Amino acid sequence: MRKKISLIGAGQIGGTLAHLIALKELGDVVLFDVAAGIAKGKALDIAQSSPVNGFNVNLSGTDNYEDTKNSDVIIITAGVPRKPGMTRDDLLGINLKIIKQVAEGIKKTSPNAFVVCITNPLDVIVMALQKYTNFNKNKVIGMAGILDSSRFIYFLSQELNVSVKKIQSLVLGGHGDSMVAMLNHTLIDGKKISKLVEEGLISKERLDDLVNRTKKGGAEIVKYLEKGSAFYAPAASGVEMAESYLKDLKKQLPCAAYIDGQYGIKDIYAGVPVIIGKNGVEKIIELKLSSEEESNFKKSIKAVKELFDAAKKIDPSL
Ligand code: A3D
Repeated sequence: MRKKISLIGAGQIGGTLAHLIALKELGDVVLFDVAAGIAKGKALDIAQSSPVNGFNVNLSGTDNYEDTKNSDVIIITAGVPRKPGMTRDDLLGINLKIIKQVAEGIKKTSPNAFVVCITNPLDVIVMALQKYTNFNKNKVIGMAGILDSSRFIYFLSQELNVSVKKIQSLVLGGHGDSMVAMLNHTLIDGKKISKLVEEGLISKERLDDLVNRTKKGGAEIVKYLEKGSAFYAPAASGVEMAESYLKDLKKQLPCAAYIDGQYGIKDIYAGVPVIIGKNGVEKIIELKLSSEEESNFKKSIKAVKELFDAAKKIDPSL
């Protein structure tokens, strides 16, 4: 039987997710949105491309959670995106309310789903979502690290004129201005980036610029678009997580997962490398961090904790 994938939020990311999932034939897609017309319209539009692209999955749109019943995967983008000048944290109050409604909707209808959250501010919203649904922590996860790492790898590839396929790196911690590019785990064609700096192929200052551009990667796009935020790369990243779960690929991916003692940290969601397979988050990988990486990572976790405290002030039930 085909898998069922429900997308809660049929906006920019939701629509792109639906398109990518259909092209990859990962399963039947239900697009859910409070604006039912948008969900129905996008589902129909994508379905009408199936004869051209030759995919064989069903797509439908709805504003009724019953239609998302027994989903294998749920990807949540319901919420408000940033406007120019806003930080992700500015979205907390409004998106927390929205995520509570979504949690109510999916909790009754798809208790066994693998749930990927994309709504910002990511780490705090995914933590709230887990608390509101009380789903297993290994089945509730946030998408951010794949996107942030992908942005960094792309910037490095442009700078060094090396194919993205030959670059490995990862960005961990909270998905905010405190995110940490793991430079000690950044390899260019198998060589540590620090070696390239030593060899004068890139200056330390230029490398810092690329790290900063990554941190502000979302804002750069928000500024260009004027209305809305990035959606192609975020959707591609969410699909990679869903695919690793559905096909039991056991890929190692940087994602916002529930940390329970790893890296000396407890009871918080933040970006760490995880293995995603048929059981959801099957393992958190503990990398050996350099002292600089570790201190930046801890700072980032502190920022997430502070924002979660702010969320608790807004909703004391958290
Ligand atoms: P947008 O195109 O506005 O789509 C959001 C959709 O959510 C709209 O169609 C709304 O109608 C719908 N919606 C609002 N309230 C509800 C509700 N209660 N139930 C169901 N649907 C609802 O936004 P987008 O798709 O560009 O972005 C979605 C979210 O992802 C925003 O919070 C962004 O900040 C976030 N985002 C996260 C990343 C990460 O890397 C984590 C990247 C880019 C965007």
